[in-house]
Amino acid sequence: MKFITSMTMVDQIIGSAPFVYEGDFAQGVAKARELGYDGVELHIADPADVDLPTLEQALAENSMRLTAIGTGRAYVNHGLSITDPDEARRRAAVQRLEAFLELAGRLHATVIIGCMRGNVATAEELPAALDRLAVSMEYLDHAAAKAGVDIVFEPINRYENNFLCTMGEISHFIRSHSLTNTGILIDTFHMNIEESDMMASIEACSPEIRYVHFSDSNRWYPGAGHTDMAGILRKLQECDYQGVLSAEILPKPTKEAAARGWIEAVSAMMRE
Ligand code: LER
Ligand code: MN
Repeated sequence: MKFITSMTMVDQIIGSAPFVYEGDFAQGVAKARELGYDGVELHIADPADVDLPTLEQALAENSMRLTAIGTGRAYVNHGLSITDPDEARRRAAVQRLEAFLELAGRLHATVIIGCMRGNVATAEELPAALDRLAVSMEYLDHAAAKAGVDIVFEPINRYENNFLCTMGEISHFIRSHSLTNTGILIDTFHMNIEESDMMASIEACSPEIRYVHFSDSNRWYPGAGHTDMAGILRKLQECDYQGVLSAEILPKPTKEAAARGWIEAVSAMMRE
């Protein structure tokens, strides 16, 4: 089995955010390489904050790839949502994502859209929110094509985002709006909460799966919880998925142990 491994990094871990590296990005790239990862996944609130030449240099010097840029910090830190009922705020969210696409184009990375879909205050507001989401995503899907970048749209569990929580719903949304530059990111932590049959969902959505966040049931590294992580890898392989597996996990019991525990567990599964 062969997949591309990626280590998550962020400037600062806030609350119970599931990232293993916190701090200077150039050092994070070197750390990921030292541990044996193929690349890194960067989570930032605003592309304007990134020191691009330093990051590019660190990636080149370490022969590492930037697999994806996660955008959820723009929602968590700055409250930006592409379904915001307020037009000016919604426009600011879409513009932020355009800046993410531009940065990703420079760095040959995929852009993750997850939390930036926002939340609805009541069930009655859902149809209007889905209409706003469609307009935003159709626009961004075209912008992604212009930037030469793929978007991956992530089903997220109900306690973080209260609509489009399952893989089937995201798949239906992508197909019904003919989003040709947008695929699905599956996150095994969210799947364990939302999917009735994780293996069947992978099979059903396999043509659209373009990225994987790979953590156990408790969001620790594989082997620390009770999800059949090796079974998921075998299912992904059966479905011809050969893309990224990313260590989007809690920094537990320590950041260092989490980063090491994840790559050791995944490397052992890939050897089997
Ligand atoms: C949030 O729980 C998550 O899984 C992230 O990938 C969203 O940016
Ligand atoms: Mn995730």
